[in-house]
Amino acid sequence: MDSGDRPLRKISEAFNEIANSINSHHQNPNPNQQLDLELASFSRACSLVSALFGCLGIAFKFAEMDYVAKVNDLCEASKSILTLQSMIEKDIEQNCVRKPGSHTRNLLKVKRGLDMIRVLFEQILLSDENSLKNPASMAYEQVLSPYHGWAVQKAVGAGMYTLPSKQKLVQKLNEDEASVRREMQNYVSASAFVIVHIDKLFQSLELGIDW
Ligand code: 1PZ
Repeated sequence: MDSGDRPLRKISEAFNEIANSINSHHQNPNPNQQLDLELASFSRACSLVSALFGCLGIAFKFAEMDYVAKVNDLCEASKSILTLQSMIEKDIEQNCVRKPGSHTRNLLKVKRGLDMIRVLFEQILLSDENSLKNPASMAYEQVLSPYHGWAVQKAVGAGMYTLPSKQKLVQKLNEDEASVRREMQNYVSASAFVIVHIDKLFQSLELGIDW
């Protein structure tokens, strides 16, 4: 069985590679290079995450469509732009950083999605319940809900009642109890690196991250 059948493994491996590339850049003495991250590998890793939506019911179809559209925009941009930083700088020049649909805005939202999954996995690792409702609600409330309007919050709240059990999720991911814990832990550590890196990038360009 190859890793194509194990989406969680593919995801954690992809983010691990990106986290490692950030680490090696940090050893580079040139400060201008420190915040560079390759857009193509980042957007590819983000597109692997889409597979997780397949484990959820149709209640999260709208979230999937939103996430996939944003990631596709970043993948498209990566055909002509090398790094996250240069992508953002182009938006700054064109004065469209916060404009709906801009690459930079999509990047911020995708980053927030990655962060929600990080907190979700952390909560799953801490909890001994078989229901995902509490971990998922906690992750959503902590990371995404402050930025969502009433209608989206209600739709997500309703979707929480349709989540599969943890056992079912493990099955769908083609993992077992032990391997799912290991891969979730890997994603938690690797994604934290990548998320902090993107936050620093936004802050170094004085864009803020709370919008
Ligand atoms: C066990 C798994 C539980 C998962 C629960 C998932 C809950 C995620 C719900 C997210 C709903 C997002 C709906 C759309 C929101 C949009 O209004 C904003 C608009 O951004 P704009 O276009 O204005 O710039 N989009 C977002 O906030 C991006 C949301 C990304 C969500 C990714 C979640 C990943 C979840 C994976 C689950 C395994």
